[in-house]
Amino acid sequence: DLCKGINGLEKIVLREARGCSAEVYLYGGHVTSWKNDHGEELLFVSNKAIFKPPKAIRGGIPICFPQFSNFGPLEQHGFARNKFWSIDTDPPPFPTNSTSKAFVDLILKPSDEDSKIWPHSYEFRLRVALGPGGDLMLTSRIRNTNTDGKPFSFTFAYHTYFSVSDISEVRVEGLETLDYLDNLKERERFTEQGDAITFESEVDKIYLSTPTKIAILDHEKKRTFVLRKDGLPDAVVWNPWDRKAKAMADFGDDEYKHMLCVEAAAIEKPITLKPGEEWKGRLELSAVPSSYCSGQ
Ligand code: TA6
Repeated sequence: DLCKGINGLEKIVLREARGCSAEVYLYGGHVTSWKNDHGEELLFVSNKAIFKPPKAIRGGIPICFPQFSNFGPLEQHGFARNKFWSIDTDPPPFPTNSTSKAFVDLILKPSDEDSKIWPHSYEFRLRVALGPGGDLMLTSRIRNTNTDGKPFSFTFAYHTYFSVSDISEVRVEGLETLDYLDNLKERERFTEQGDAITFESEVDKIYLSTPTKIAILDHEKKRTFVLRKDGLPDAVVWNPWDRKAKAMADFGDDEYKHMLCVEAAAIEKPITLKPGEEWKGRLELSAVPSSYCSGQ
């Protein structure tokens, strides 16, 4: 259903048979809630998030497009998360295998104003869907609709904030032995040692050419988030820790203890589309009891 959210900003609420739900604001095409069948909130949104354009909502799943971070001349993380999207009433047939009934199609196209910042025509279609088992599925389809024959390139991320009980008891599996760029060391390239990644200080790493599946184990909740991605070779892992947390006005000083960003992304190799070409980037999130996933 379409309804009014915080500060009167419009949002769509998706519900499925077992009681799972999700919410996405038209502002930013921004998912701000994903709940399991017990009504537990699985995403993190800061208590100090500012639901007021042009500030991006702090938490949920910000869409970073057409630029991740400052990998380019645009504002941090591009502008898709700072724009008002529309409901796509006439989506082209969606080649998906999901039998999901609870979904919404959103669309973002540039205004004349936007074209001054990024001189390209595009259609960005985002489908947010709840799968039969309560999985959350995001599919982005971005098409170059330039009529001047010009290709364009972009970088992209689903900047997902997961809710965790205690960051010091969280492990990430699937990124061992991979190369990463360390954002805290001038983006120097390193190779991840050891096994699962654990957290005891600020982390801001861009893992390159990562596997389709990444697991985030929350020890206390005995819950594992499984992130499956397609068309998104990289993965960013970020926790601001205490110092950076204090420096963000829209983030509580202690909130770093209860969140972790693991972001399916395309960063190292920007995506280039010729006019008429379309790129698809899929993210599927599930939350399963840890006993099921540990060691797999
Ligand atoms: O994804 C990690 C990151 O690039 C960090 O460097 C930090 O800047 C974070 O994104 C949040 O960015 P934002 O613009 O949303 O404050």
